[in-house]
Amino acid sequence: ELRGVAHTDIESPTRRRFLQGSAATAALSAMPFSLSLLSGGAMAQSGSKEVISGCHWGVFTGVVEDGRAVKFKPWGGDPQPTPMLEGVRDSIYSASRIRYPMVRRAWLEQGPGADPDGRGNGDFVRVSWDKAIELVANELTRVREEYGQQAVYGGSYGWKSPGKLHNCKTLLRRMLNLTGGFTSSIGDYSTGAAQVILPYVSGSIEVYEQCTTYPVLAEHTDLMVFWGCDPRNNSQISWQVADHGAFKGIDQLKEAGVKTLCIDPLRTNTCDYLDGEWIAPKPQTDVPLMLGIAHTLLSEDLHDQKFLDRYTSGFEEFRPYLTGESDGQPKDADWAADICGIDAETIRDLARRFANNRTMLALGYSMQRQHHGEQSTWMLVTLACMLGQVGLPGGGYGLSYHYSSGGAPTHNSPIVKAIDDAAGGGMGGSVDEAGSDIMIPVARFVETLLNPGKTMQFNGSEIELPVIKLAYWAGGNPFAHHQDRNEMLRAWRELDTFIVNDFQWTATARHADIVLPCTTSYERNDIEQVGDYALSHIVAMRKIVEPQFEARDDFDIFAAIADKLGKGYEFTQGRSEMDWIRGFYEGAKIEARAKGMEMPVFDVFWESNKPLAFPLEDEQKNFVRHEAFRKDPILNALGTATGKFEIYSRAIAGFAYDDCPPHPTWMEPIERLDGPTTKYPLGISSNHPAGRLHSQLCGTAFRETYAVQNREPCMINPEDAEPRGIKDGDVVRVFNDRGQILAGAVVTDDIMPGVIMVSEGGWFDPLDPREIGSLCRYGDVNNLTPGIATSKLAQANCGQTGAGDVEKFTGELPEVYVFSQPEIIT
Ligand code: PGD
Ligand code: PGD
Ligand code: 6MO
Repeated sequence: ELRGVAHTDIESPTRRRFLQGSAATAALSAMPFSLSLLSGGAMAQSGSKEVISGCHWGVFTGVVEDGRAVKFKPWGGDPQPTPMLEGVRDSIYSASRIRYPMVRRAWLEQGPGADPDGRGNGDFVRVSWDKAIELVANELTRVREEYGQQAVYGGSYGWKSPGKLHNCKTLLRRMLNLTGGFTSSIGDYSTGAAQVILPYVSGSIEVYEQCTTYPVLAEHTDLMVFWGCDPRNNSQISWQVADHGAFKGIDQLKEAGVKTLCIDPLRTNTCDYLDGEWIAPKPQTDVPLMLGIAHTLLSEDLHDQKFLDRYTSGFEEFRPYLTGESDGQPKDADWAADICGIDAETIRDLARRFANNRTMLALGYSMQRQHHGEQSTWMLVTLACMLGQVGLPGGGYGLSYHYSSGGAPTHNSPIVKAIDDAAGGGMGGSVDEAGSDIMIPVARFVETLLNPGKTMQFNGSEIELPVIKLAYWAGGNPFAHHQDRNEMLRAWRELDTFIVNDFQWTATARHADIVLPCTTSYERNDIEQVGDYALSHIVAMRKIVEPQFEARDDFDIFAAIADKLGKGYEFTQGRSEMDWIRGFYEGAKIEARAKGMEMPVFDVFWESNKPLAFPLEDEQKNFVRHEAFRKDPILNALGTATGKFEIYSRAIAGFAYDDCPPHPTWMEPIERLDGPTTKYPLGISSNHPAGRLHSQLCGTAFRETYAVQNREPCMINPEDAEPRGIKDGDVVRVFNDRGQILAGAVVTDDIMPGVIMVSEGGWFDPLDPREIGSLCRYGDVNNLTPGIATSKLAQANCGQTGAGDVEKFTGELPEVYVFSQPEIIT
């Protein structure tokens, strides 16, 4: 199915799935587990206890004294625990914790839709849980009756906590499916463009699939190219429980002395650590850089024509574009140099080095989170095909080396099942009015609110944008993750009702009408696998402390709402928390047995306080991506129309999109550093933060380790800081026509001149929430980014696109408000 991705909810429990090299796993005769039958819950000292759990940041034990978590101790098996773990602990107790169910006063007193401009002004009224559940249930009913079920949006995107049961995003959808349906979302913010184009190019979404493993790289790779790819920053966390295998992998590269090259506007942590060579192109100009390299390969006959003939299709259609035969502009190194700022001789040299060494091109995700972001991924695959090393040990390309420790070898383990959304069938639930659900591309929700009824192109199909009156978010922070905050504020005024479950007073919760306080995953029981790719262990996520204040599990919240709407039993199936967890474990036990392994009985596993380890076999340790395809391209054909890598796509040609041509193409983005029509002088990067997971932990004490005068850091080169009179540690105002934020200047040579970097995820803190365009006091970079789509193909977000300017802030410095309990501020 060529367009499978268009019909699959990538964010469903099957997200972050990946293909292993081979299904064959030798049956084992022994029981290879490290789990000791005698180990019990470890007691540290009298009066204190240690409880095992796991989170996006890794496996740890919570040290509890007098009912309070005093420390999260990283697990001994973690090769590189992240310092963020201390912030994780603090998230239980931080001042930003939501304590009680709250309703916005205007909404409560005047009804849905009242005073929408007042959202975010902190005027909340505390209500009882019973009252809150009743308000939510009644409002769901009202909106569905008045506007139809599509008027309820439950596409709620975000990095909810791991755990096979307390997956709040799935639980929200489960409740909505059982009680009458809703509009959902498709795709994600991480790889929105790449996951749509790649099925046409390499035959699968690929971005969440396994790469050639690090041990293979250490042995075979001569030149490791980290192209906008920073594993030592980004693999601090995983979608499931982090294994941090990438850190081990990077160490293997270091020990083996693999030559490293980092192509990035920033000198990254990975570059530093590996003492890599740093090449800094202007942001958003990687396609010209890649084209310049490709042109050199072709003109110096360094390309692998045999590989192109045997394993790819469409190079002949692409060649005239590359040579300039079709448009009069050869995409040579000189042309590329003018655009990307890397001199032509360096570009030619890169081409020669790539061709003359065993080269691995490791691409991050930032470049596809840009206007026309589909093209960079497509062009990188094209470049790798021209080099002809795809499927060889240590060569080719990899798309997840930076993400959740892709490249860490996959263990032989069963899959632990998870609770479903009741629409998948087989679990007893069914959608009452199946067929009327609608999906919109996840990053187009604001556009939908502003343009109900409009027709939108998406991946070769047409979608009619529905009328939405109620949105329900659980496990995401759209007032951090979505672009163009001010356009978003305008769009939000179209909603009658916005409901949020969270445990922290994020900007999203502050802009809600009904706020329901949920537990953190340290206040409930669950189960999860360790390592998205490694799948090395199963870990018990045991309750460490009792829920704070009136927090309830999302499971119980949605069960109560479902119950009010007559579907309580369908939601819970009469099972308790531990019934579900035990069931997931038993399912895995059966699968393990079929693979010749015997897992301990559940109670032993649960009480052991240790992760259950699974073995690593040589075949997976030495996995080489696309090896099978290279060996036999007929038998192991790719999932594309031709079964080969497609450098020209007939399917995409058929869509005739002006912003996504049928072969990789350079198109100017809406704005960029030194862009021909760009108004502002500085490019803005918005990388993923070193000290947070997106917005998570921003409200904790861990912020103090990086904040500058309690503002989000803004990296700036001395060449840009000096003429503006900006010194390290100053508060600055960053601005463009879309918005303005305060930030704290970090003046450093680690960022190239012309570019500033403010990480995504800083909490939005408008000086006057009623005023669109108001100054954000903390530094939410998405006040500055455009809300446009990458193209009609993927309709993905452009969070890494933008330009602006910065000045020293000289006014009276407003206090930051967003990290405390809400109080009325207008
Ligand atoms: P998080 O901060 O992780 O950000 O956006 P996302 O919305 O995922 O938000 C998760 C929220 O879920 C937090 O508020 C947390 O408290 C809450 N939560 C955690 N566990 C639970 C739970 O058990 N129950 C409930 N109810 N809530 C819970 C991330 C998104 O941002 C992503 S993935 C990417 S890749 C994008 N990246 C960029 C970018 O590079 N540049 C820009 N400018 N913008 C981006 N936005 C995107
Ligand atoms: P970014 O930090 O946005 O990460 O992974 P992704 O690869 O998208 O960017 C990576 C690198 O790209 C940065 O070093 C940046 O300087 C560089 N870069 C930016 N623009 C350009 C460009 O135009 N050209 C080139 N060549 N380089 C560029 C994101 C992934 O990280 C995702 S999707 C998620 S959801 C996770 N989020 C986090 C997180 O929030 N915090 C941490 N610590 N780790 C994460 N890991 C995951
Ligand atoms: Mo992401």
